[in-house]
Amino acid sequence: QVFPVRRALISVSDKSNLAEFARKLDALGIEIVSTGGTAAFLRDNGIAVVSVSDVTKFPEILEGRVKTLHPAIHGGILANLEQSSAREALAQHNIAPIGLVVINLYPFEETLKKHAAHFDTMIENIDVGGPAMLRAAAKNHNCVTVVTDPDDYDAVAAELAGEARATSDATRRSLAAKAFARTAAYDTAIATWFAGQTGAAPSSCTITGTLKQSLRYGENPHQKAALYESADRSGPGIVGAEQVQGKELSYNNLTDADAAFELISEFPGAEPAVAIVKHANPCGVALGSSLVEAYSKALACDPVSAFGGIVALNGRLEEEAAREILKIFTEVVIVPDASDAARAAFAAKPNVRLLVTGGLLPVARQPYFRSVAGGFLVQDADVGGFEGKTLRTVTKREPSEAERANMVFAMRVTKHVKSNAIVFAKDGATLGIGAGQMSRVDSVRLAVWKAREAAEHAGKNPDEALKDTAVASDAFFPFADGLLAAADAGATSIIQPGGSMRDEEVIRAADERGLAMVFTGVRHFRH
Ligand code: 93A
Repeated sequence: QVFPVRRALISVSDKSNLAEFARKLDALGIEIVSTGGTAAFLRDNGIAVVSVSDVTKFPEILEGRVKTLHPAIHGGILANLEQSSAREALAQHNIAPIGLVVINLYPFEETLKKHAAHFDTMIENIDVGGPAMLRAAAKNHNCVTVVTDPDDYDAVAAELAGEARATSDATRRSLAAKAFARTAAYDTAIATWFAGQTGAAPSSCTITGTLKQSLRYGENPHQKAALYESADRSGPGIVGAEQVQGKELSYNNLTDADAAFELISEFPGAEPAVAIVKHANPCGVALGSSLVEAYSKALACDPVSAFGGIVALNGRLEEEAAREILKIFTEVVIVPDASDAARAAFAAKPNVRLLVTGGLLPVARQPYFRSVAGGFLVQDADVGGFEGKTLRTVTKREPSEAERANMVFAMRVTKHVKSNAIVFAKDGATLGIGAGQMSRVDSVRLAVWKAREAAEHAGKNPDEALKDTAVASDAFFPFADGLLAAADAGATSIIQPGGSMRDEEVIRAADERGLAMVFTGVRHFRH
C-alpha cells in the first residue's frame, strides 16, 4: 500500500540546503510542521510552516528540552496506517499522520571537537527528541520517509514529485537504515565521551563508521575487506587523506601507510624526518638537514627492504625530494603537503600512490581496536610514554650529549617496531633494526646482521657498521646476553625501560664494557 506524504516534520540543527528542499515540499502541497528555530528559519525564507506547539497544543518548554516529545507528534510518526486500529486511534485523538520526517541532531560531535572539556556544554548538546523521532520514523519506514542527511534532500524531493507523492519502498528502507546508523553513531559518540568523564571503560562499546571504500580483498585475496571512516574522525589521518594519484589503496597498503604515518608523527618538530616502512615495520628512519638528506640516510639503513616500501615525510614534499624518492619503486608516499612541482614529478610515475594528509597525527589519538575470539580489545594509543620521563643513568658512565640524542631518537623509532624491538642509531639515523623476534637477543642479532648487510651493500666495512651507536630496546633486557651482543657490535649507549629481576647483572655487564645506559621506566611493546 502506498501512503502519499501530506505532512512533514522538519527539525534540524544543520540548516544547509533546507530552504530549497522545504520550498519543493511546499510546492507539492505538503504541510510543514517545525520546531522553533527551524520554523523561524523557514518563515524567514518565505515558506509557510505550522509550529510544533500548534500541533501539540503545548508550548516548547525547558528551553527547548521538550519540544516534540508529545503523542501528537510521535503518534503521527509511529502509526502503522495499514492497520485499521491505528487509523482509528489517530482519528479518536485527532492526530494527523506524519509521512516525512527531516531531522538532523544537535551537533554533539562538532561541539566535542571544540568544547570537549566543557561538561555542561556537552550535556546541553545531547539531543533527546531528535533521535526519538528518527528512530520512530525509521521503525515505521513502511509508512514514513526519514531523512537525516541534507545530501538526500534532492533525491527524496524528486521521488515525492511523482504522481504517488510517495517514495519507493527501497528508498524508505535504505533511509531507515541510514537513520538507525546515525543514531547509533551519535549515541556512541556520547557514550565514549561520557565514559571518558568518569575514567571508566564504557560498559558497552560499539564501533561505528561509514563505508569509505570496499577493498578488493583483505590481507590475502581470499579475505573480504572494507575501509570505514570513524563517526568521530577529526584531524589528519590516513582515512581522509587526499589521494593525489596512484592505484586504489589495498588493505596492506592502508595498514602500512598507517604505521608509517604514526611513526613519522613522532617527529613533529621543524627538523626534517623520513620513515620507510615495510610490512608495518620501519626499515629505515632518519633526520636530516633536508628531507632529501633524511631520505637518503633512511634508505641507507636497509636499501634492499625499502624496495616497494611506504615512505612518510614530516614536512612538505618539494620537487627535489620527490625525484629522489621516485628513483626506486615505492608503493605509497605519505606527506603533510606537496608542492605543485612535486605533484608534477609524481605524475610521471602514475602508479605510485601519493597521499596528502594535511598534517601529522594529533597527540590526542583515537583508541586502538583489536579482535579476540568472541570479543574485541580497546586500548589508548601509545602516546607520551618515555618522552615525559627523565632518563635515569644507571651505569658508572654518563652518556654524552650526542649519545643522549641518539638514544632518544632510537627509542622514538623503537615504539613503532614490532616486539621484540631493537634499534641501533647514530647521527639521527637508524643503522640496524631487529623486529618481531620471540627472544630479545635474537632481535639484537638480527639488527646487527642487517646493519652488516647494509654496510656491505654500500661498500663499507661491516665490522665498523655499528661503531659508537646507541641501542634502544622496547622492553627490559631479561639477561645480559642481548646487551653484550649489542656491545660486541659496537654500541656505546643503551636506552631501555629497566625493571628486570636481573637489572643488577645487566648493569654490571654494561659497566664492564664501559657503556652508558639509561632507564626510562616506560615499556613500549607493540605486538
Ligand atoms: O532538546 S531536545 O532533545 N527535545 C526535543 O523535544 C526535540 N525536538 C527536536 N531536541 C529536540 N529536537 C532537536 O532540535 C532536533 O533534533 C534538531 O536538531 C533541533 C532543532 O531545533 P530548532 O528547530 O529549534 O532549531
